[in-house]
Amino acid sequence: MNQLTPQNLVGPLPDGAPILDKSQIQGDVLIGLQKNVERFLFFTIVDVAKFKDVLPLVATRITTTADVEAREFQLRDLKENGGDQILSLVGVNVGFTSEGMAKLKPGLDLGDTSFHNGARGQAKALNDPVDGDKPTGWVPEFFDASIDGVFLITGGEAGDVDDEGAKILQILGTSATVAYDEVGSVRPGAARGHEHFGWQDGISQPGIAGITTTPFPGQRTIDAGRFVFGYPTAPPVVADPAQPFMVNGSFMVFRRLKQFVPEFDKFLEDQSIVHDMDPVLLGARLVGRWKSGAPMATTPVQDDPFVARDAQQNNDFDFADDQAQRRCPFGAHIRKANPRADFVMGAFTQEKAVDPRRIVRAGIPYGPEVSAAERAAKATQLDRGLMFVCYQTSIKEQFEFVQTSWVNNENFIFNKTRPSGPNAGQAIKVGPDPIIGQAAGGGVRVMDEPEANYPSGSKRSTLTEPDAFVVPTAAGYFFVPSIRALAIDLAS
Ligand code: N7H
Repeated sequence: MNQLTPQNLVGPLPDGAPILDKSQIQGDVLIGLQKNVERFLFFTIVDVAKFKDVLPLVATRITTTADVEAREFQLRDLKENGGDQILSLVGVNVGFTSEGMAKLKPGLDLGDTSFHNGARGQAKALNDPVDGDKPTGWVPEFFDASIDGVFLITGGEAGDVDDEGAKILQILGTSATVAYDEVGSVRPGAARGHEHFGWQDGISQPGIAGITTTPFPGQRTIDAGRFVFGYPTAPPVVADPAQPFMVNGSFMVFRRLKQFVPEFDKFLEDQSIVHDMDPVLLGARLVGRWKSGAPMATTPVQDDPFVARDAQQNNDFDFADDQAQRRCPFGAHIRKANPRADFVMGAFTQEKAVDPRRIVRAGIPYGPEVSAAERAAKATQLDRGLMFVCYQTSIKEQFEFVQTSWVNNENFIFNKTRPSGPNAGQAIKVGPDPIIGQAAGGGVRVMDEPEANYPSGSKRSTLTEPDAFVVPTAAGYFFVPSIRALAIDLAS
């Protein structure tokens, strides 16, 4: 937690930047609540009238974007003065599913069909494992109870988060019951900031007009209206028009993604023998970054922890100059999930084809470290993974579009051909994302060019992945209202 997020908040905003109502927007949406620990408290509204009565009080406890920004400066000052103590910095945000919104305001249309269908209803469309239409392998509470909303409670230490959770439950009283309660936390020691497979996370976020002052090299500034309702977005992809109560609100996607870490490590080891290469390099080509975070696009041969840490360098690439997959495969996770300048078709520039699909990510790992027994058995015995969270103003056009049209789609990035050599001009099937891509019916994934291809660009190879190492085990789509909507519109 004691590090600045990749948003550059220092200095004056550029001319023409919109003025965001930061004291109305919940704090996790644009900058992210400061979090070592995050409790996800899913609830069911059992007494609507009582719940509405307590909503104005709940609204007073919400940590806003203005609060989060002030805390970033507090953390920066602490760091600059050599302080390393953990500040408590408790944060609270809240969101509602379409069921929850229907209880508070029957008949409301929030415009996004995916939000209205809910994550459970959309699972099949995302190629999640399903039995008929019903997702399989989900934690039972997501089926046994109706989930109307979620509190995100964050802080420096578990005790502070628990205390705040107790206060929230006291305020809710008998108006709501807890449907599911789980805590995520940053990994310990040197693994801090890294997800469970071992990669540094939270490096690339979109710059946001009205928040980001000077974008880092390679960071594009995206319309604030892509992430918060009430601010303009440029065509061609625009979210459904917001109703007045939605202004300064956002949609949050939550996915509990279980990670099979020893199995993934074993897969990399086994495949490194098949492909006669270092498993560390193979992993880096699947993700598009070394575990340190250094990008393959600029450091393809060897990890460079200095580049990894330097915000002036760690996003300074756009893939356009790497059409032979010399440095980074087309199928690498970060290239599939954000193709940058590599996905342009005629009039579809990066501005029109990629920028409108961006999401703000705000997840946190959950579960224990891999045990010695698991490492020895090369098999998962304890549940661990990522509480994936992202924000956008269209679930359909942003998170779902990225997951289905890009990540899962074996033909994306489209229209790629071998640039030279005996196979020049031959079409390339890139394959689904080897980390989070899901083939229809759980089919085998095949990725193009896992083998190191630098500097010749002429080495042909494919990687076959029969198993998934990231499996969804719960999900929810939430509307995260403004403070005003919580205190007034939804409470009345
Ligand atoms: Fe991904 N990983 O460890 O391999 N992701 N991700 N992700 N992801 C990123 O730039 C990972 C997931 C995006 O702009 C990094 O912050 C894992 C979902 C996007 O360059 C790493 C899981 C979705 C980016 C990982 C997971 C995305 C991104 C590099 C699940 C959306 C930014 C660090 C367990 C559909 C790309 C960084 C860019 C980056 C990993 C999930 C999307 C290391 C393990 C579900 C847009």
